[in-house]
Order: sequence, then C-alpha cells, then structure tokens
Amino acid sequence: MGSNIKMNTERIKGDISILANIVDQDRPLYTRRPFTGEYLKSRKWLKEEMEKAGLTVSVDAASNLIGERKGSRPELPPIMIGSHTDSVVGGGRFDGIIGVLGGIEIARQLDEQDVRLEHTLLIVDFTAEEASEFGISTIGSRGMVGNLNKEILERVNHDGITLREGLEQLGGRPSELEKEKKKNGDISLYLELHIEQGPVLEQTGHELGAVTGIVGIRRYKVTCHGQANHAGTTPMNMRADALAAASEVILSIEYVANQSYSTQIVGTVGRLFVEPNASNVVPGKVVFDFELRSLESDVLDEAIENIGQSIDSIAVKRTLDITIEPLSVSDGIIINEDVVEGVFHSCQEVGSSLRLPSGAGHDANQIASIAPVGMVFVPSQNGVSHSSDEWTDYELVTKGIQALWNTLIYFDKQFK
Ligand code: HGY
Ligand code: MN
Ligand code: MN
Repeated sequence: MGSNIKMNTERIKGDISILANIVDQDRPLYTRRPFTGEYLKSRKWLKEEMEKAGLTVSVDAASNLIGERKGSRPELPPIMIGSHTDSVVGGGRFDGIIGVLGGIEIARQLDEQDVRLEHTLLIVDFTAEEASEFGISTIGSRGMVGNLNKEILERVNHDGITLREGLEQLGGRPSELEKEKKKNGDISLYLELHIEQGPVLEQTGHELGAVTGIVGIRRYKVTCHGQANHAGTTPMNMRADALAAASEVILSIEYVANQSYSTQIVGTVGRLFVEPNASNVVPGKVVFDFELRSLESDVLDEAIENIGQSIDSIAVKRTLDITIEPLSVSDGIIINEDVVEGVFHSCQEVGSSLRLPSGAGHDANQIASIAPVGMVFVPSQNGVSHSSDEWTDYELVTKGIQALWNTLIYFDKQFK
C-alpha cells in the first residue's frame, strides 16, 4: 500500500504558495514570526485545511495546532507527524512548512482513499520552532513534553508580552502545561519531513535523506559592561570599550569552534545590540547571543569551558565586566537504528536515498525525550536555508511526502 498512492504535487505547490503569501509585508521575504497577526492568520488557514482533510482539530496547552484522525485500534498510542510554520526573519518558504503541509496532504490522502490506519494519527504545527525573542526555540514542542519552566514563561519579548501571554494569544493554556504534558509511552512514534538546510543531498546526488542524528544546541547571552564616553576626548588607554571587547569575545568563539573535537562543532554569533549605538560615543554596553551545536553534549561542554576561560581573560585584560547567561539547551540525539532503517527503506522505494545527520535543530529534539523519532530530508538547492533563496523543487517535496507516507504505513504495521 505504501507507494501506490500518489501525492498531489499541484495541491502541495498551491499550499506552499498560499503560506508564502501569509507573511509580514513590512519585513524581508518570507517572514512569518510567531505571536504576530500573520501567524494567527496562517494558523486559521491551517486549521481550515486540517478540517477539510477530515481531521478533528484542537489547540493544546502549549498552543500547538493538532489535527487528529482516529485509528482502528484506539488502545495504541498515536503516531505523530509534525513540524513548524513560523520562520526566521527573511526566512524561506520550505523550512518547517513542508513538514506540516506534508502531514496535511497525507491526511487528505487517507481521507480520500478511505485508508484506516491502526494507530490514531496526529498532525501537528508546533508553535515557534525558530529561535524567538524569548531567547528560546522549539517552544511548542518543549511545552508538549513539559520543558517550559516558570522562568521561561515569564520572559518578555520586545513587544513587552510574556511568553505565557504569547501562548494564550494562540489559544494555549500555560497553566495546564504540567497537567497536559506528554510522557514516555504517550506517542508510538514521531515523524518529521524537513528540508536538509545543507548541501549534502544535492552534492551527493540523492533525492531523499534518512536522518541518523540531530545536533544539540546551546544558546547563551553575553553582556559586555563598558563605559560610554566621548569618542573624541577619551584617550585610548582610558576606555572601557564594550564593542571592542565584544569583538574580541566573538573572535574567540570562532577560534574555539574552529578547533578539532571528537565530533564536528559549529559556533555562531547572529544577534548583537550596541548601546548607545552612536558613531561619536565609545560603546558603553553590548549584548549578543551565541550558539554552539554538536551531536555530542560532552564536546559542547568542552567548548563552553574554553569560551568561558577566554571571556575571563579578555575581561581582565580590558578591565571591564563580561557576563554570560544560559538561554536554552537542547540535547543532541542519535536516532534509533530500527527507525533509521525503516525511514531509509521507505525513502528508497521513492528515490535515491542517503543516511545523514542533521546540522539543524528540530522539534524532534524535544519529542525525542518521550518517544522514538524519525526524520525524512529533501535536498536544499545550493544548501541554502534561513534565506528567501531557500528552494526545493516541488517534485522533490512530493517525493519527501511520499517517503513520509511510506514510513507511516510501514510503522503503522510495525509498532504494536
Ligand atoms: O536553527 C535551526 O537549526 C532550525 O532551523 N530552527
Ligand atoms: Mn525548521
Ligand atoms: Mn529553521
């Protein structure tokens, strides 16, 4: 049954185009940040599409949008398919989006072909997977597994709303997170279709990827406390220049990430704020985020240790205070061998496939704490993502959904 049902490329193309138009017109294409008007509008459309696909739709305590199709054996824990439809600023049309739309297309096919799975199927749009102004990513999937604590819920974004209020705006019920959280055994399997966001599949000539592991991500906030002063009258040896100090710290992060470890590591500084940010004032304060990623947690521990030592010596040398605060942690995961093989053979039925790790983080990182997870990748043209240039041919997106369908049908029979 797996591969003789054909996914509808034209319909998938249409869905992607519709979502690509529900974006913030005042920001670079294709921006759809969570907790915004366009996000609420896209959620309304997704809910309608889920209902048209025969799904019973609800919003959970963490504000995730969930469509349910009952299985013939209600005693079995559901299989969940999900991803996210929020974007980074100036993000692409495929990152996360094809995983949610792929789930909806599968629900349509089950409905149209009158296929009754044994497992109940859940199709989920997870809230705010991308790094948010609350300093944390994968918010909805963290909430689903009880990984949003009080301190995080009280964080305030630039609009002055707390994360708690943001979740409520989307129909979430933060006070019920603890009661509703999913635990081990509540989900049989979580599957996610996603673009690779890197160059490997394209460069090796493969159409599909079976993901073997997903990196863990550590994010921190660094504050350099200098002294704002006159740019003309303050001699160089009397300055506490917060931006010069931050620049030295940023280069030390790059240096540490460039060292060799037992597994690959990457380090990035992508967001930085300068005060007072005037060309004739010695910067008094600089705040920036940095993140490190690796498949192995102990490699991240080693790198953080090295960065902490660099920060201490820079602070002493420049006689200013530099603080580092943890923002978020997600653990790297190695995907269960049987799941990888089930995904890989389901992909092979559709096109040339490769086993590979994910350098991007996903909602699967959070769901892995309570259930086995599997991921299907499709290629990213030129390896580009988190950019309006992000592109995957619609035929390859369709192959990805077909592979996801095959994987679902396979594990519906396997997992009892
Ligand atoms: O940042 C990531 O790895 C993902 O694209 N949110
Ligand atoms: Mn994503
Ligand atoms: Mn992303």
